[in-house]
This record gives sequence, structure tokens and C-alpha cells, in this order.
Amino acid sequence: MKYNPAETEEKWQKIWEDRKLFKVATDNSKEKFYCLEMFPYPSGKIHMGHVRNYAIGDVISRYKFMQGFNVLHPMGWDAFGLPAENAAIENSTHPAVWTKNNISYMKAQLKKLGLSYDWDREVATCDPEYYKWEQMVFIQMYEKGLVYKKKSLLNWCDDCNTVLANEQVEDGACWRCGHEVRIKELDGWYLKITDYADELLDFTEKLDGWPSKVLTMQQNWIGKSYGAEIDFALTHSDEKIKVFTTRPDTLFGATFMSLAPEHPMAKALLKGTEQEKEGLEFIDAILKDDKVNRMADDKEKKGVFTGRYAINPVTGYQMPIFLANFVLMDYGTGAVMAVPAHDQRDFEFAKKYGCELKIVIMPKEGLELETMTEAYTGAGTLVNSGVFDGTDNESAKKAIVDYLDTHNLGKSTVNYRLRDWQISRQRYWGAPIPFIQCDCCGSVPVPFDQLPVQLPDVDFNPEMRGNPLDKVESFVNTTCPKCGKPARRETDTMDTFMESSWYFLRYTSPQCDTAPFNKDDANYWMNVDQYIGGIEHAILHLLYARFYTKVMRDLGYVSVDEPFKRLLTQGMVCKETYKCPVDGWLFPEESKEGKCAKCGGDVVIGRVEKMSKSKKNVIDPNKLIQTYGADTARLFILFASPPERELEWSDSGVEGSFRFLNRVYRLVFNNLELIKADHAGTAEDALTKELLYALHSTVKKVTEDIERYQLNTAVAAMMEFVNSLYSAEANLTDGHKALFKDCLLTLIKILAPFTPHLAEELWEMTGQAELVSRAEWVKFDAAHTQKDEIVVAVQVNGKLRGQIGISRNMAQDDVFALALANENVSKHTDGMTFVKKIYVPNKLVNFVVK
Ligand code: ANZ
Ligand code: ZN
Ligand code: ZN
Repeated sequence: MKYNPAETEEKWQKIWEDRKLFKVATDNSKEKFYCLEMFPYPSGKIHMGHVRNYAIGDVISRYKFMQGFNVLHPMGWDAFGLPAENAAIENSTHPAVWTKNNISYMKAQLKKLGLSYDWDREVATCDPEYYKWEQMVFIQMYEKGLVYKKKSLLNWCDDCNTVLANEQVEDGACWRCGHEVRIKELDGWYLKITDYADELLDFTEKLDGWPSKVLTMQQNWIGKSYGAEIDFALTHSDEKIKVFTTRPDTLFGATFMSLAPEHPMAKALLKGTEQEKEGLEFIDAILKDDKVNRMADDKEKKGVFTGRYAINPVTGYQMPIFLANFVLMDYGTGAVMAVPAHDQRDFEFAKKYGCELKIVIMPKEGLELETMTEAYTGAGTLVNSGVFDGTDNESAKKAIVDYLDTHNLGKSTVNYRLRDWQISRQRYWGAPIPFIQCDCCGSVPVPFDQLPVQLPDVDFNPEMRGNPLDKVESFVNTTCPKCGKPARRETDTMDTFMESSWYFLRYTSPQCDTAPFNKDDANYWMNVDQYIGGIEHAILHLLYARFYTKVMRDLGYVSVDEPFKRLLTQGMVCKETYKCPVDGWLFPEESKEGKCAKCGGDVVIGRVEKMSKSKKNVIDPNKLIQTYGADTARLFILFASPPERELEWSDSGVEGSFRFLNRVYRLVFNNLELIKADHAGTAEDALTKELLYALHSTVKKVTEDIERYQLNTAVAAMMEFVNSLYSAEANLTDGHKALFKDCLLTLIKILAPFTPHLAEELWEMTGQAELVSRAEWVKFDAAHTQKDEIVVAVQVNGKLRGQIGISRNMAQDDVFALALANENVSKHTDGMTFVKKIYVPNKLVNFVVK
């Protein structure tokens, strides 16, 4: 008899499914555990990153199941998005068809992995029954003042007839067609996430189950800074320019001003000056550059003088006003008071354009203009700052703002980096924004009883450009719900981040047809106790989901403040690359012993990198499962690396995992008779002690390791356990059989979350009635988790001279006696006088001798 994964796995998957083993219901009498993995985009196939994500989640879920929790472990599809639409255009199909096919293929793949999902809760976000509620909540947000429409400047490709995100603009050209990108003013819908900036920030302090790295990223994204707004008068007009600064203490050193090229006053300032033409050209050029790029520290600082001057309110200095590429309109006020001696960007800019530098913050070690090679940005005492001279710069911040405040020149403010969330997409495959545009009434929400606003049918073909919704007359032309006159339907669809911001709430009652979800169910299951997903979602998805949850709370739908209690961000799956100088990147199977399978030439083995289709360093989960089975795939992935780290693919590692499972199979199979029999009595000898130790310390380690996500060391502990059992096997007497049986059954149980199919098969072979997935998790006895024998180092005058084995907590005098009995130790102490005998219990002996 041999371990046959293909047969075993299919058999158990069917049994679990038939018995609806992982179907759960709200049950207030039971403690719940909600385990969630980020749902996939139905791109076509499962990749190794998915396998890793879901294998980790499955261990945690199955473990919690066995611990008696009522475990919610759902799965679904983040089903809207651009790839479906592009594929539909290319292949003249419909995005819905493409998506549906992908879902059914990927679902079958997931089932082959033996994941413990409650498939009755499956959700696909492109389902009108899903987005209907999103539309309803969107309207409720609108009624609460959390949704608004605004014109903004966006990247636009005339050829593709579409808006482009900054990342889709490459050197001023469209990433898809290469056409020049222009800036177009467009209406867009926004969610007021900024209303929640403070709460989102404050709660990052309370999310102690999150990686601190992710919290820091969120904090930086929200980017709260305290500072001041200061008004600067102009020499040529009565208007004023307001700047935002975090360094009011440097006001006396402000020698010029930098404005964003899109600042509303930029063109007016230029008007009639010698610089007008150059200035206008500069504005056009800069607007094409994307913002991230403009802000980058290493980006060359560029600017033009406007020909105008502002007046420093405390020094009277006439500050030339520049337009500068690194000043952004959507931060602060879009205007900066430049202090070149104390800000690096301003320093570089001043050197380039010949502006004056003035030191106003003096560090202890002194500072001189002549020798400065970079801005001094540290702390110090104020100089050249009138009445504030001598004040330390931290207290000067407040003192100067107070002064400005009393003279009506400025006031303290708080500024955020976080911007409102622009959710409009000029695309078909998304949830339609439920609004109607009426010439008389403006933007009018679609009445609730008319929801969902469903996507109309459209024929897709390769000639298509832009948003097909614009062209569907029957969709666009409608009547105003308020006045009944002809009106136009909104044709923008929502950002797909909207759907992923609340799917975890929908999972708590996915069939609910009277509300987005049932309140009692949501309050029972929320928060998600464990969320698992990629670090690439550390900022936007998690921030939006947190925001949405708070909005749902404020709309009265749910009572939690935060969606995710604990967060695990799994590392990437990586593999070395293969490249043939002739044929380019090769799939792993196209490189045979260093030779290219296509041309026979030498293959260049490249760095270990994230698995990606473009570099072909991918392993197909299907093939892996076909060859070794899902349990081997799962075990390898879990064993190869701690979940949060990168995982380097290794074929020999996969082989090793497969061999281990065979070893387990044989061990149990060879002892079936022993397991099925009843045994009485336990021998009191060394082997019993060893077995007890192996058993309890393994259970302890596996339990604790799962709790702290160290799944790899949990697997290692089970491997060691199997080794101990093999070596004990040969020496068993009747007095060990009961204990040995216990060890084997325990092994099967603790393996169950990791390799559930094999565990079920073995469990059944041993004659157990229930499923091992339903068995109770094993408890350990702490008394047996410590080895009696411990090794203690013996030093003489601080030098290691020997090691002794002692029993734990042996009396000090006995330890000294044992130590002195050691030959090498006595060689160094014989004939000497003892100055001191030191004993660090259970660790170290040191004799100080003369
Ligand atoms: C004067 C000053 C002196 C500044 C100094 C810094 C150092 P954080 O901390 O990120 O909030 N700033 C203001 N608005 C800007 C914009 N729209 N685009 C680019 N830079 C802008 O940054 C605040 C600082 O960034 C502000 O404080 C301002 O420069 C600049 F020794 O004002 B500071
Ligand atoms: Zn284009
Ligand atoms: Zn109307």
C-alpha cells in the first residue's frame, strides 16, 4: 500500500463538500473566529502567490475549527476591473462571460487545494445583487455629505478616449497606444475620506495586531502635519498669497516664494510681465509630468521667475515669486515660502536661480553661509529674527504663529497629505454610479426602488475606444426622478476598490436581500479576526476598507470601528530566472541541465525574483498538484519560509515535502495494528520519558507557532517528531504501545490543518469514526515539555573547560560536585585555591581560582 495523493485528495474533497463541513451559521452561544484571505481578481488562473495566501489562511482556519471556534472562512471574487474589459475588447466577447469563465476555472483550482471555505457564502462583486447595495450606500453617503462631484485635471488620451492614471503615463505618452497625453478637465465623483483622516490616524495606534510597517505606511499616507498658514502681500497688487509651512520658526529666512504651476494666481501674476511667454510654456510643460515624479527628491528642481514679488511680513524683504515644478497644487495651499538656508529643495533651487540665503536657525556647532554645501534642517536657536533671537526654534514655532495671529497675518493649521477618494472611472466593467444629470435639478440620485442601475448589454469588439456606456442611448437617456424632464444618466462607473471595501461585511450574510448585509450577523462575525494578504495592499485597499467600515458604522449598519483585528502580510513567492541569449526568458521546464530546450545553447541563470509571467519564472500550481498532490504543495509552501518573508522556490524542497508525507504514511500504515488494538499500562523508563517529551513538546511548539504565524517552524517540529517516532519504533515493548498509539494519533491531528487530505486518510485507516477535521485540537501537558537532562557549561576563570549533563533544577552543591568530577575541569582546578564558585541555574558554572 502506498500514499496516493491524487485519489486521496479527490475523495476527501468530495466528502467535505457533500457533508458541507465548513458551512457555518451565526450562533451566539459559540465563540466565533473570522478568518479572511484577500479575495482574488479572476484573472484566469491561480498563481503561487494565491496558493501561499490561501494555504496560510487554511491552516489558521482549520486550527481554529479544531479548537472549537465557530469559524467563518469565506471566499469570493473581486470581479470588476480593466483586464476583463480589455480581454473582452480584444476577443470580441463580453467582460461578464470572460469573468464568469475565469471564476469557474479558478474555483475548481481552489477546490483542488482542499481549502476549508464555506462556498455557500461565495460573492462575486460584478453580481447586481452585490453592487445594488453599494449603489444604495453610495446614495446614503451622498445624503450624509460624504459624496461630492468636482472638476479636476486628469490625464487624457485622445486616441483611447480615456482617462489615464499617473502610472499609465510614460514620458508624457499613453502606455497603451503611445499617443501624447493631454490634461483635461473632467467631472469626477469623490468620497470624503478626509473627514475621517483623524480617526483613521488615531486608530492606527490601537491596531496592535497589525505589522508596524503597515501602520507606518498608513500614517505616512494620511500625513498629518502641524504648521501655519501665512499671508504674504504683493508689491504690485492688493491680493495676497497664502502659504502653508511646517516651519514658521524660519519665517525671517524666507527670501523667495515658490508656487505650483497650476496655482490659480500663476497666470495672473505673469500677465504683462517680460516673463509671461516663458512662464506660460513652463506651466504647460510641467502639467504633463506626473505628480509622484515631480515630488521625487532626486528630481531636478526647475522653475521660472514670474516677474513679481511678495513681501515678507516680518522682514519686509521683497521675495521674488517663482513657479516651481516641485510645488504641488493639492498640498497645503500650493504656495511655499522658500527658506533656502534650512530647506534642501529651496537650497538647490536658490543656488540654481541665484536667490539670497539667510541663516535664521543656528546650531550649537555654528553655521556659516560661505561654507554651507547643503541646507541646515536641524534644531537650533533663532538668529537674524528680530525679537525672537535667542529663542530655541521649537518654542519659536508657537511664538511666531502667535505673533502672526495677533497681527492678522496668519494662523496655525493642520494639514493632511490624504486626499479625497476619486472614485469615477470612465469604464464599462464596474458598478454604475447611481446618479442622473438633469439640466434643471442638477445631479439627482436614482431612487432606491430603481436600484440596481444595471450595466446594459454592449457588443465588444477590437475597434472600441473609451467608455462604451456613453454610446448606449437606452442607458444614457432617461428622465429626471425629480422633475420628470428628459435627463442623462451618469456613465462613470466606480473604482473597483469600492467593492473590495466591504466584501468582508457582505460575507457575513451574503444572501441578504433587504440590506447590504444583516446587522445581527455582521455584529456577530465582525471584526475579521485574521486578515491575510499581500503587502501591495498595505495602503489603499486597507485604508479604504477601514474608511468604509467606519462609514457603515456611522450609517448604523454595523457597530465595529475597524474591520481587521489582526493582519498578516505574506511575502512574495520567488524563483530564479532562466534566459537564453537567443530565445529570451525561458520557463523552468525549458531549461534542461543548463541548456535551452529550444536551441540547445547555454542558459543564463538569473537572480531570484518575484515569480512573474513576464520573466517566466513561474511554477504552475496545476502541474505541481498533478505531480505531488495539494498536500505536498501546501506543506512545501508553509515549510519553506515564515509567512511574512519571501519564499524561494525549490524543486528539491518540494521533493523533500513529498518524501516527508510518504514517511508519515508509512509510519502510520506500519503501525495500524498497534493503533487499532487496546493497550494497558505504561512502562516507567527512559523511552517513555522520551516519547512523552517528544509528544508534548511538539504539540506545544506547533500550537504556539501557529498562534504567532511561525508555520514553518511548526512543520519543522512535526518533522522532528516523526524522526523521534521512527527511532522509538524499533525499541517498543508492550509498556510503550499505549503511548506510541497516542503519539501517532496526535501526529495525524496536528498535521490536519497543514495537510488535511492525508490526515483524513490516515485517520480513517486507523478506524476513527469522525473526521479528523472535526477532531479536537490536542492539549499539551507542560510538565512533559521540558527535557530532564540539560547541558551546563563549566568555565574555569571564564574559559570554557567542559560540559556536564545535569537534571533540571539540581541542587547547586551537586552541580559543583559533578562539574569538578569532569576530567578537563579538574585538570585546571587541581592544586588551586577557589576564590569563588558561581552557578547560573541550568546554564553555567564558573570557578574562579588562583
Ligand atoms: C517653509 C519651510 C522652511 C519649510 C523649512 C520646510 C522647511 P510636510 O512636512 O510634508 O507637511 N510645502 C508646503 N506646501 C507645499 C506644496 N504644495 N508642494 C511642495 N512643498 C510644499 O511639508 C511641509 C513643508 O513643505 C512646508 O514647510 C513647505 O515648506 C513645503 F526650513 O515652509 B516649508
Ligand atoms: Zn492611448
Ligand atoms: Zn430634473
